[in-house]
Amino acid sequence: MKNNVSDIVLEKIKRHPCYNSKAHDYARMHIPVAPKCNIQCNYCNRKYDCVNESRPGVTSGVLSPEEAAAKYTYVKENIKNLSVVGIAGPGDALENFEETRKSIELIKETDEDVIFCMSTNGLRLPEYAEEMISLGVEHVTVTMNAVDPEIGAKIYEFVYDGEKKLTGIEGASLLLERQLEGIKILVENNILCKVNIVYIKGVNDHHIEEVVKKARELGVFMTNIMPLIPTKDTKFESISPLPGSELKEMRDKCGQHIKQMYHCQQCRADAIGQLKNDRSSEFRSFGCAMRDKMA
Ligand code: CLF
Ligand code: SF4
Repeated sequence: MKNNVSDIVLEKIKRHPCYNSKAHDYARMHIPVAPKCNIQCNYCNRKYDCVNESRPGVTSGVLSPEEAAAKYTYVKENIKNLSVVGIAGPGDALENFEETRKSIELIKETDEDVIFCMSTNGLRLPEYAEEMISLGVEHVTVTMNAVDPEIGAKIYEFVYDGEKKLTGIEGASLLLERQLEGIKILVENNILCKVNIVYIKGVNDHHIEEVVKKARELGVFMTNIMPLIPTKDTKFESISPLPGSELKEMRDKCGQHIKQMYHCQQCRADAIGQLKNDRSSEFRSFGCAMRDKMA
């Protein structure tokens, strides 16, 4: 199926390597400024990065907004085609909104052309959507693994509504409600939204197409169906890894509803570089060096 992609959208994806596979020469930089999370996914071990947008089993150090901005300036000097700054954990970008906001403000002061991108579980999206838009965030990923709270209840152990811990269908319903409401606000304001769906065999596999259809109905730009990579010490650790052929089959099937992402690298919360050429290790000591200097 062909998407009706307007000129405005084409302009927005021109330099974004995730939203546009043809933009592979451009680089993105994740700034790991968001350590806290407000839900518990059954595939996540909090010792590691947020699995909703990252490869499980890796850990990223956390930077303060000032450190993130200083690191951005340094990376930009070394990677000229750096076009996107993403906030994708290691927890949830919106559960750490103060840090997220401050980082964006500081980076914007040094570079007016950078594209801001954010990834979230969506729980606090309705609360922050307008502020994100006025900050200049133009691309938002929401991980939505189910549009049926009964299935959601199998995926989320708990969801925090402020201080209140909700479990089962109650928690999954609240999360879904906020995700749908938040995506609606973003789409109405021309923010390009991507929905990530973790393909969990035996849990949501028969439901993925429903999620994709809902994403289309909401006006989402594309969906990214990601394979669950079983993580140690989680409820889903013994779910068998998904064969690539099954993943492709699902993406192809869902491609009749909405554009699919085929080139996701499930990168780290501190990933830097082109999607196929991660250079984060070259810059990893930067935060520590800064801290030493400031001590
Ligand atoms: Fe980062 Fe995500 Fe923005 Fe890209 S990643 S916040 S949309 S700038 Fe890209 Fe990495 Fe896949 Fe994410 S390859 S995990 S889709
Ligand atoms: Fe882990 Fe991310 Fe889920 Fe939070 S949203 S529990 S960090 S996978």
